[in-house]
Amino acid sequence: MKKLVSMVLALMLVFSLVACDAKDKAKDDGKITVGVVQTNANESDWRTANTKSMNEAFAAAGFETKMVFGEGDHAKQIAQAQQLIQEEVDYLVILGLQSAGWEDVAKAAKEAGIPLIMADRELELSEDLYTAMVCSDFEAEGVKAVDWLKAQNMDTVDIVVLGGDTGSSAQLGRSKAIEEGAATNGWNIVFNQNMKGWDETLAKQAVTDLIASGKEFNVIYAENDNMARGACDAMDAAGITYGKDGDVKVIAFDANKWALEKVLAGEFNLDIECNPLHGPRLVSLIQSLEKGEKVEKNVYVEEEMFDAETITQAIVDARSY
Ligand code: GYE
Repeated sequence: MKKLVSMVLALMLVFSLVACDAKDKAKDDGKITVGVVQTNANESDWRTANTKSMNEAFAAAGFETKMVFGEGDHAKQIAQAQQLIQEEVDYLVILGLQSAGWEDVAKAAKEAGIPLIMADRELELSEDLYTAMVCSDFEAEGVKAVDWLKAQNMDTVDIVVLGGDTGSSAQLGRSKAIEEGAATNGWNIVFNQNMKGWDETLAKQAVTDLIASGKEFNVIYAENDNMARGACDAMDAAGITYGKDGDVKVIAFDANKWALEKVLAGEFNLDIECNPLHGPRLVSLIQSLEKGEKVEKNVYVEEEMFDAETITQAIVDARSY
């Protein structure tokens, strides 16, 4: 019996050594493994373009991608990030559902020697806790919209704010801009609610209910294109005119190609670009880090804005997402 037990233990030891060796070999095959903690698989057209951009760029660069989705659950994202650290990915890219609550993950990645890169949404981390950031400046995006609205010289400005996921840096920045802009310019925010998951249907229902309540408004400030479309559907159903020649001005964010068609058609008055094509930027950053090159720590992506008064078909045709 004793002989059998010792044989089983010996076999277990051999198998465990082989398994470790296989993992080491996996890391030694030269492939860079990038762990990506993404927000949601089907959140918005912007998110779809963002996920596609990373998957395509990483594959073209020969990286192995391990992408996971938080699906609206911040705690799940934290656990997923910790799991990727345990799996010893070479790089950890975080697109946070929430901007706060990432310190423990960042410290664990640092201890494991895994560079942490923020993409899309800035996280509340001190500079010693992340390697680089490739994000959008969401407050600056919102200020562009505020400056445009101010230039409309409207007698009264009654704004409906359709916010994104509460606590995401995208929502926090865009909402801060319009709230401060309204206070500074004496505008009225008559409705201000964040839609879970940036959901188009929720936005449509919110505006439908608002119209039914009799609340007057003449500006829709929707923090992404999908929610702007939901608001327009609600206004269509109520016979409210909007856009370039309508009673209600529509401001949207993301600048998906389909939304720019709506700007060109005069349905949206303004669309502020938020560029999702982070794949190539992240590949370039990782390749520089692999070579030991110094990289710019904080990069805000260059972004435009599109006005129904000036947009052209050529501009829309040239867009890639
Ligand atoms: O505006 C929205 C997406 O983080 C900037 O998330 C991104 C936002 C974008 O779902 O459409």
